[in-house]
Amino acid sequence: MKIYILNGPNLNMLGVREPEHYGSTTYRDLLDMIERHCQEAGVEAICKQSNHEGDLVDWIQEAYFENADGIVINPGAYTHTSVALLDALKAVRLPAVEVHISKVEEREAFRQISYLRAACIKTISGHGVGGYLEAVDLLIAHANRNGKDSQ
Ligand code: CA2
Repeated sequence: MKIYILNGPNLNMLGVREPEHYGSTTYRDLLDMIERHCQEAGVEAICKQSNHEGDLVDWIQEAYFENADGIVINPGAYTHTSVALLDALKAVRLPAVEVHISKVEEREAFRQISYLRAACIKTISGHGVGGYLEAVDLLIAHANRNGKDSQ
């Protein structure tokens, strides 16, 4: 099983600033956590981060062309603005889980809008970096229940 784990703008700054929202785990620590978790579960994890919307669109398409089983995505601020990412997720029809480290529903009003939610099987918000591991487990369970091409 192969899962793409995509992170959007500024998530490479994790652990560097704003620990009150995003905790003290660094982006490097997060990658190590995900790698370890996926290895234990026998899942190939392909982790990518970009500050550029088009890169994220390209990687959602790449997940499709590389026959991935699912996508975990924290689109960062593009969550609240990006029709392009919504369209990309809809186009590939892969099961996707949206992750937010902070509890977006308890923050500013503009963070409570997600353009991507409509194309995701689940949104996990406010569970810190553990949300990424939950998302991986959800995709594994989803694949076991439904097989490929199930969204
Ligand atoms: O809670 C989340 O995971 C967010 O997706 C994070 C985004 C934010 O725009 C969303 O509303 C919610 C921002 C990520 C910025 O990450 C930083 C980490 C450390 C220091 C500064 C920014």
